[in-house]
Amino acid sequence: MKSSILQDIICAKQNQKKLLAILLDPDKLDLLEIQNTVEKINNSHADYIFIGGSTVAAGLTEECVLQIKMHTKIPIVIFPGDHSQITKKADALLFLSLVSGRNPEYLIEQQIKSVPYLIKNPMEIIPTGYLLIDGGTHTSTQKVSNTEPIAQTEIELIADTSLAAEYQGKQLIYLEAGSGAKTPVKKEIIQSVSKNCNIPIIVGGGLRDKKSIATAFESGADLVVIGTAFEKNSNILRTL
Ligand code: 1GP
Repeated sequence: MKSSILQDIICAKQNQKKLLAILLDPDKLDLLEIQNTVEKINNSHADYIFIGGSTVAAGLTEECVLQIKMHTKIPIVIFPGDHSQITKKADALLFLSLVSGRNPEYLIEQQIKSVPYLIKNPMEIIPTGYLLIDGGTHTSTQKVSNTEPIAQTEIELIADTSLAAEYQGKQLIYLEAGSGAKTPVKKEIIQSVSKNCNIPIIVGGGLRDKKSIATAFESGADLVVIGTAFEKNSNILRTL
């Protein structure tokens, strides 16, 4: 049986192997440079390529996935800003529910809208509790989802929200400080969520150097996501 991406992440957690994902936003990707970009990822420690953005033109995510696949064997995981970004050409889908917010559109409506496509186009679906945490900038996730992030001081609320998501059946928790965050998710938050939850924890937003990544891993992150730092300097992966 083909091993699933979720199984691989769980297995890595059990073996205390830390994982790295590079996030590519189709809106910001230069398709003429794609081979070069993907080769830099191939030559790094990246385990996954996440692809998605807050707002992406129709059909562009699929085109990017197809082009990326021509140059790599690294699994591609959809990290969708909305249901229109889902494509079965990827290897898996983070089926996100924005549990830090109270906007039904991102708690359940977008998920319902994705169902007709997913019935016709079966793919690996990974139920993921997504928590937006204040990273010190007004992020596009905040703007598009019309929800407020949770303050970094609300450690108990973040830990309880994460465990509630696990009780609901989510298979991953994503602690998100927002793309380009000034302050990544604090170590006390990651420690508390990791103490509460049994499922793997993804941490992203504002991670731009070896030190912040190491802190996230040491605090209990199982997988970290780097987007902006790679967009700004695609050679950064050499330093990690
Ligand atoms: C954003 O968690 C990701 O959704 C990555 O954030 O762009 O700040 O690396 P950065």
